[in-house]
Amino acid sequence: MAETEDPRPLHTAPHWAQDGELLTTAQGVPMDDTDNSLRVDSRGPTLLEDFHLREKIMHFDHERIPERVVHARGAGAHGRFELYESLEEYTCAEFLCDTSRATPVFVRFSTVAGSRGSADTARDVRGFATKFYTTEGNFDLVGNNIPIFFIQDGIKFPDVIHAAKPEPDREIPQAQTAHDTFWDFVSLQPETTAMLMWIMSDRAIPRSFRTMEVFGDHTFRLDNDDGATTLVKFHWKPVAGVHSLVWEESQKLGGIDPDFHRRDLWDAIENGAFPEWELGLQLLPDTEDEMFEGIDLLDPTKFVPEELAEVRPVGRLTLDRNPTNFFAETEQVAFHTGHLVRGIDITDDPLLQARLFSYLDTQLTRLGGPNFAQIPINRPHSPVNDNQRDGFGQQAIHEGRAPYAPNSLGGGCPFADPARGFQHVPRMVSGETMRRRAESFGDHYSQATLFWASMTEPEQAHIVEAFGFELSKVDTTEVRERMLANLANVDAELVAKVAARLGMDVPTPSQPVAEVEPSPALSMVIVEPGPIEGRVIGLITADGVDVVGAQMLEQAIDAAGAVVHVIAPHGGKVPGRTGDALSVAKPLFSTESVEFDAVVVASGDGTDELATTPKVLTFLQEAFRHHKTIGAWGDGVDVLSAAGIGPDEPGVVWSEDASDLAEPLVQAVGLHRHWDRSNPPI
Ligand code: HDE
Repeated sequence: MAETEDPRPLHTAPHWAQDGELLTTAQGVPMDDTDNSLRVDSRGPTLLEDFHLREKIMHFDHERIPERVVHARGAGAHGRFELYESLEEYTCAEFLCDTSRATPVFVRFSTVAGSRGSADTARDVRGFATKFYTTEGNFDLVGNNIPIFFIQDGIKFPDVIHAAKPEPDREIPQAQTAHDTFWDFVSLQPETTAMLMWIMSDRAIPRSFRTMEVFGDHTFRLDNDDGATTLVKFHWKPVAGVHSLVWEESQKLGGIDPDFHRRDLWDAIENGAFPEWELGLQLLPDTEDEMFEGIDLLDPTKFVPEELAEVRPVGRLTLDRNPTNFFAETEQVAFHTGHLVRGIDITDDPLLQARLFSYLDTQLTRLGGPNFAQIPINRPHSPVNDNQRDGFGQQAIHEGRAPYAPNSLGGGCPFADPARGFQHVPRMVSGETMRRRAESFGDHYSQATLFWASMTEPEQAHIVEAFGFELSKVDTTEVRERMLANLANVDAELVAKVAARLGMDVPTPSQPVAEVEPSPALSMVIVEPGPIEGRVIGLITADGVDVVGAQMLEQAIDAAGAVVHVIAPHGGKVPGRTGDALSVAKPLFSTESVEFDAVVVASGDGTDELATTPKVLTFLQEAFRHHKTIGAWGDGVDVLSAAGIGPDEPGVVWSEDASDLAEPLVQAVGLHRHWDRSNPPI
């Protein structure tokens, strides 16, 4: 390191931190005025010699960098990964062997199709990219909340993305696949069918980032110190459970709170409800054919059902710190599937192979040159001795004369060390070069059928509705017909129901529908209450509210890790019956039920007024229609009746006193949604 007066690393030195009191230019020159440009007389022309004006505007003009071509919309957080037990039997990666240290991580969540300013709750795949700052360099696990992908070969990636993005002539629609070009492409590319089942399911409209199950998708290869290898699929299991929104809710949220997921992540961390996931490994034998139970492990449109290979929990990820600066961290973080550490290697999955090129290449445009590894969020926490020099955005002041190997002038340093260095697993490769897919990649429908067969009734209904919604937005009849023809190969009931919604004929399958063994692990419907940490419960109140009851309920909900937001007809404070008051978090006129996981009506003198307020009634009816837990105590029950919500409906809890409401309420919220209500599913 070059000698400087300030011993701190360059990026934390005062001129980078910008925490001084005196306003300066970028050159450190203190300025007398930053509100008025230099001009002739007070109403005269501005002078070119005003270097402060020109520097300020020049920098502003260049504040934006190109957004990611996919996954542009995102949010990130810092955290740590802790290992449960050593995995040295399988891998020599130190962070997967040493249980004594926590590995720092940065995670970025994203949607895929929308632009940087698009809404969080669009129907889409979600990205979940984790940078592990290990002692042996950075390892990036760049996964999605769906374990398979649309296409089998990376050469098709520009095609699927061009088809999904807004149509090029009109730049419509934003962050949606419900348009002709997307369905045109996927209907012609049957390998997309299994992934379509996932994105038409509730998995594509998650409740929050915290409630997403995530997958590394591809098969990777672990190798241990003895050179023994094991194939592996990575899973992230959310401790908060796997939960989604309903479609109407996600659409409304897109307008009411386009930052719904970003805000949820931020608030959860600020409130100490740290999002957590368990890392799970599906460890699979590294056989010569790289197949498992008839599944080609190199085909990224296939997953391995948990019932066939258990997911072994090996560690815990906790996100406990929000970024300090969105741009510097979340926007500039650069993930790459080729950021590997010793003990973890890739396979020949053709999608993964293409990704190995793409992620490095894209950063050159996005981050303006080859030195993006020096940006603080991308810097490894282990020493870097790479002999790289110069280039745009060079931050380091490298010393020495010998950035080459071999050298003698630098004492031979840095030198490569086969004992401690990354080694690619040696593999035999032979064969003709060809542009052809393996026969074992030829089955495009059986896992789509498997997914459909593993869903519960409400989940199947949602899939039918999603296909109906999307295809109804497709103008070209032949595209819709082609898509129905593909769905006919998945399941007869599915295609019949989708065709009925579209008012189209039901096609016959072009091949026999596969016989499948359902995988219950794929369903998100739960029968036992789960944790409710970080859930938001709206408490509808009016002047004269039962403050004591409300506070009691709030304490109980707080103890369960969830939060209560008091809603009232006005902002400020809502006075109680007995002189106390509650602080209002959200005035009724500026909030909607879609912002809450559950809604409770408080007892009080003002319930007559609430029972005749149309906004309150639609608020409750909407929460009911979205299958959410609804509660009330005392006079609050009358408001539910006024909204037409019967006390015996599943997920409707009520009591005389607030003290009796807490327990059943927490249990009901823990079930997430109540699907067996008397209204038709949405
Ligand atoms: Fe990506 N992908 N991808 N992808 N991907 C990018 O990298 C690409 C794929 C995923 O938060 C880009 O830095 C190709 C699968 C995530 O910064 C780009 C192919 C999976 C993120 C790129 C795929 C992913 C990206 C855009 C097919 C799940 C966000 C900007 C061969 C396993 C990372 C960037 C972040 C981002 C290319 C397919 C996940 C262009 C060519 C499969 C989570 O390089």
